[in-house]
Amino acid sequence: MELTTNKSVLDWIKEKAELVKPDNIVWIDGSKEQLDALHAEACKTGEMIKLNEELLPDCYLHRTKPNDVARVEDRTLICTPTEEEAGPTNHWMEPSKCYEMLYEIAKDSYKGRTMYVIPYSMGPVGSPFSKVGIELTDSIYVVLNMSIMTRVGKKVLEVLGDSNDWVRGLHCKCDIDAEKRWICQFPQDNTIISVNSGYGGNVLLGKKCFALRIASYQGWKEGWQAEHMLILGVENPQGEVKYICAAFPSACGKTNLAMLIPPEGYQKAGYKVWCVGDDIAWIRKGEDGRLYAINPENGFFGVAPGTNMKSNPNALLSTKKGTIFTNVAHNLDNNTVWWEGLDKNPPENAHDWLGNDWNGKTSTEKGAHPNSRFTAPAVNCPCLSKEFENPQGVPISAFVFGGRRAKLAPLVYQSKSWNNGVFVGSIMASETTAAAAGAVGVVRRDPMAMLPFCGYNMADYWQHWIDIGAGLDEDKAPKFFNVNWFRKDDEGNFLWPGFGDNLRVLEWIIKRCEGKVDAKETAIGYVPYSEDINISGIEDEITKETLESILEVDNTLWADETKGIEEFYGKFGDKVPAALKAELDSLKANLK
Ligand code: GTP
Ligand code: SPV
Ligand code: MN
Repeated sequence: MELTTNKSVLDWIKEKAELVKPDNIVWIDGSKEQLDALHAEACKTGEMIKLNEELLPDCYLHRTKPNDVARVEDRTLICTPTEEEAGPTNHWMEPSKCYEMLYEIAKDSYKGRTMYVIPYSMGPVGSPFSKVGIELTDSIYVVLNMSIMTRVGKKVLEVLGDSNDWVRGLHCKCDIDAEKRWICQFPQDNTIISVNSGYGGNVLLGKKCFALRIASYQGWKEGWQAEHMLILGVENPQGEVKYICAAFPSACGKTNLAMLIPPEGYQKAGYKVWCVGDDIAWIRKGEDGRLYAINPENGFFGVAPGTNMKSNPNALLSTKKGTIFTNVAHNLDNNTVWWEGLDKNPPENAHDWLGNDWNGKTSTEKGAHPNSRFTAPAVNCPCLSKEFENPQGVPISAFVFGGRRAKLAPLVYQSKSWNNGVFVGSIMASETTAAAAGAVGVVRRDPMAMLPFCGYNMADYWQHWIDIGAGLDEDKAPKFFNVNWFRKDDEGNFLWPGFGDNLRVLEWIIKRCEGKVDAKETAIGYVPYSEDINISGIEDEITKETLESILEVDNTLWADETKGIEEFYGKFGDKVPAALKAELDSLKANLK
């Protein structure tokens, strides 16, 4: 039964149904009964495997096709009327040409299948930050994931009413043909079409496609920001909470930092860390002139490998019920899941992520795919912030950028101003990970961790950042920092212990925001004096000398880096904001 009388919604669904020709249409109402029935159906067809109800209640395992395990950046298109609007870092196709290509692929592709209509809200239903989307899909896996990652159902349509302001999303599994796989955003049309994939980032259209690519464009037009950022709150022993937004590229530690467990000494002193979000932040100016952020999502689509009770207990505990695991190993002895880095006890009687017999003790193959993921409800998270559902969001004290840089970037430094901070975000670079198809470990520019997610010309996006700052009073504007947990020695060992100990760096960041600690001025910004980073309790993991070495700024290496920055900026020609060119010039002068 149709769940709305909204004409723009009904017309669009009718039009798309005529294209893909489903056998029937099912509206997702958000009820438990409907979800239960869909789980049962997915288990019957083998699309999902029900896991041990006692050890992992309401949890399921799913395997994607081996050719479909990560985002596909070279098949992700921004379809703006002109190529310049998409910019040199996006793949572009002219919209009418792209629609024609996609409709040819999608035509009749739901024959023999059901069309599920998923009304969803990004952000708490009815919040002034929130936006509505409707995704059509022929995949129960997508329905069940969207039901964890977003707020779905009737209540969303009630809030939408007769409005035409909603994002259209069409997903067609087709044959999972990698040669015909396309993930296409049409920012001017509020439309997303995804074909021939069943992998999360390509098909959960509320996430990267809407909440970043389409929303970044909407934010540009409407005066707000959609960012690839975690949001966390640090509570000090006095009970005051300061919120930080941090942008790291995919699989570079957002989920880990967002759910950080304070080191023992900090716990004893009364420090707590609260998670508001682990991947996406929508940010706008509040009535008091400060910037506020919400997490538009309702769950975590987290990287499984490496998640364990030591590295990220809060993430692991979040996956203990109501979770869907994708492409991990299946322990057949107790019908649970396993992945590399979960524990030192891999199952011997198991299936690997491909579904083949696998003995974790003897096999040289991996049991889980490096980009295997869990889809876990946010409410499961033991450190979920009590502001998670706050429709007004949380006030931001600091923006933090970071990535994987084995040598160059120091553990932490602070930018000298808003524009200098935007510059630091714009020159971010990081070694690539398994989150996207392609080579792993290659350094590439990834401005603000938005390279694969910016729905318009990156140079316009930088200007938007600068304009946002120009509209804030200096004393209310967040301060900017850059961190690097990934400095390595010549043998390739990490020099900084990381994970929970990253709170030691956050503590310095917050003190800087409060003007409570001095810093050393260098060519790139303010760096801590080593005595201001608290390493008590971890002296056996990091010596004072090592700490000093990872706080050092090597002007020769940075001078080299400016050449890479110039080359990157060169791609944008005249569009690079004058403010950023000025920042680059002053960096070059500082390095002389
Ligand atoms: P997406 O969900 O892909 O956007 O990524 P994310 O940024 O949430 O990634 P996540 O937190 O899951 O990153 C996981 C990877 O980062 C794993 O390989 C971790 O081992 C590594 N990692 C996280 N924090 C640290 C740290 O402090 N130090 C080191 N060395 N590695 C870390
Ligand atoms: C990322 O790759 O940055 C993710 C996972 O957060 S996905 O949703 O697949 O994009
Ligand atoms: Mn991400």
